[in-house]
Amino acid sequence: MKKSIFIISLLFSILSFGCKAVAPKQLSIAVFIPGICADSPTYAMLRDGVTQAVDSWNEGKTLEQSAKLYVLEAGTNQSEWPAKITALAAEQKYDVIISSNPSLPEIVLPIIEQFPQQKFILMDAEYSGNNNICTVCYNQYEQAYLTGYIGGLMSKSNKLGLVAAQEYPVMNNIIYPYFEKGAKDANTSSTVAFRIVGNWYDANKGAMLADILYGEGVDVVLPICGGAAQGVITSAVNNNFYITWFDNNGFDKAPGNIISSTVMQQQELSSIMTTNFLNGKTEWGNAKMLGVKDGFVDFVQDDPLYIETVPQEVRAKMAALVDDIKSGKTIIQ
Ligand code: RBF
Repeated sequence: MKKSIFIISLLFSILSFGCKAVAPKQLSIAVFIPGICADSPTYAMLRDGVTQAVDSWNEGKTLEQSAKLYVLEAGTNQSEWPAKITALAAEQKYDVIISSNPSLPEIVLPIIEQFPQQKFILMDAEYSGNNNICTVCYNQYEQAYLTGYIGGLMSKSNKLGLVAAQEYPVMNNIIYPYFEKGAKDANTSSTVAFRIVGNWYDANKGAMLADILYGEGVDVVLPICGGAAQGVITSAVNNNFYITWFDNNGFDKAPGNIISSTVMQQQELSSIMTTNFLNGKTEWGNAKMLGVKDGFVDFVQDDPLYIETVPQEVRAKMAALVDDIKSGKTIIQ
């Protein structure tokens, strides 16, 4: 009896010593860029935010304790995305795959069926009720409305344009209609012409569409077309019309032509989501939308180029609108 108690206690102490000796699991993160970072601020901010969070998590840690990060740029051929993200999951070595795009929930659902341990944090997307997915998106009703509002105030012809890379639900149901609503609320005579590039990279096509819009009398254009936006900017500079910029601060892209930057704090939010994951605090199954009130959508008002380019009366109207959205007096959606 005494002997068996001794053996049990010996086993117990070996086991508990063994537990203490086990190092915490080294975490591994993959970032899946559905496109390319160059000329797509939303993707560059995702990459930079996750990198920043991993770097500060690793500070002062040994190599074995450090989190590992792998960034994959999947390219602009969207038909390749499902196979490329499936291949990442199939490696079964990433504790989480972090990405950003509204089309991703649909793409990852069948992957979760196949690899039920794979977790996904999806920015700029909305999907709730699946414990492998956590999404967070920006209030693009507000972002598009603010952009349309200043466009409506600044247009002299009352004709605005939106050059989109492609049609997708967020574009058709939120960005385009709320850009138009903002423009009309600022000036009832405003109209918005909608044009499609057909991809997220063709700057020549972007310039061609913008030249045609200008020929039709349009004097304010919102480009949402990744690398193709460079062509829209070139056209704006050549023809001397205005651009309303989306996602990050774009004032220095064409000083004097860019009249606004309605930004999403994607770098900061990507960093927060990554840090939460590293600390085991991700709210799996949850979908959040964050906007002006939360500080994750903003209308840049302190850039010297904004102050130089946009008259004081217009800036005062924009400041009042932003304040009303912040205080809850004006609800866009
Ligand atoms: N936005 C970009 O800036 N670059 C892209 O390459 C890009 N590709 C997209 C592909 C698809 C299928 C969808 C649905 C959206 C894409 N977006 C892209 C748009 C992005 O999600 C967001 O709507 C815009 O950046 C405006 O905030």
